[in-house]
Amino acid sequence: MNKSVILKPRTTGTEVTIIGSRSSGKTTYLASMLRLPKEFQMQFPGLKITPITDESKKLIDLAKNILEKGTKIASTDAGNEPFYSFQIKIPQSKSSPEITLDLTVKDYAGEIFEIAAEPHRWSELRPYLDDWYSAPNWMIMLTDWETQKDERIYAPAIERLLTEVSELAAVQPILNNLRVAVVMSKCERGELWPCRLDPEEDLFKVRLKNTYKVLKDNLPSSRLRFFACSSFGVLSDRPRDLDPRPNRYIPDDGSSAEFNTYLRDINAWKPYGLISPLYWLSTGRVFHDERL
Ligand SMILES: Nc1nc2c(ncn2[C@@H]2O[C@H](COP(=O)(O)OP(=O)(O)O)[C@@H](O)[C@H]2O)c(=O)[nH]1
Ligand SMILES: [Mg+2]
Repeated sequence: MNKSVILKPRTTGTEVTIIGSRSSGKTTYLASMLRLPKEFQMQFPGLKITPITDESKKLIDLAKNILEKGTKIASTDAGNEPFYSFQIKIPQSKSSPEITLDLTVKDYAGEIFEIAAEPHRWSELRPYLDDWYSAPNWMIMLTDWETQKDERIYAPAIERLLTEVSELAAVQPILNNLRVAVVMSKCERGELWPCRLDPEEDLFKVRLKNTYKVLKDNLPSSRLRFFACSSFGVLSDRPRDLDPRPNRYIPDDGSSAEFNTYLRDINAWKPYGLISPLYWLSTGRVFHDERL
């Protein structure tokens, strides 16, 4: 007899702080997720994302412009960061009950993260730190892997933040629960796409050695996890019809496709790994299908 088990639905409310270097794709990430492509809805029937605030609704329109027309998004103004509230409903699967993630996400200017790497500018950082330390779920989004970025920006910035976290934890015990999801964005790039399957081993450990070491030295593995995502995705990841070419238009003026881009085939749009980091930050569990 086929017995279907109804598991009790769950709800979690989580505040997430998105930080990371300039142009790493933070705002595009949020816009793409809120737009939720049809392919996702077909693959995960019942998956629903509902914007709660007006700011989140505006992001959906922004996604259309960025992805279809390559409109440049203004970079986020430091000191004027928007709050995005939305709800992600993930249907029941074999192993987990239906779950609703209530999220409030703050998208910070990349400039602020980079300031953390410059000791003489730390006083400029102060107003942000209280904010970051009060919401102990961080998504750190990175996109480059040049040694210079690893050694001079990412590793020192993260070290500065985590050192202060451990000093403050004695008086602010919430920081003992800090969870950090480290995300490599734009992973549809040819040299990264195969590495998305095990981003810790194949991306961070080998390409961002200093950053990786700082993170591992300062956080236990239960509170640190590595992810790969792409707001654009590839042309097809269907097993019988693979086409791993990035789904992005290549500019013909010689400019970089990483910083000036839009979808090559809007109908094939299927981002990769957008929801998994938020799921882990909200629940502490790994979502069984990291493509989501
Ligand atoms: N190739 C590629 N480009 C992306 C992706 N996400 C964002 N971008 C591009 O990266 C640039 C910076 O994106 P933005 O979201 O403004 O970055 P932010 O400064 O971190 O908020 C824009 O030109 C985006 O089109 C992605 O998944 N793949
Ligand atoms: Mg931005």
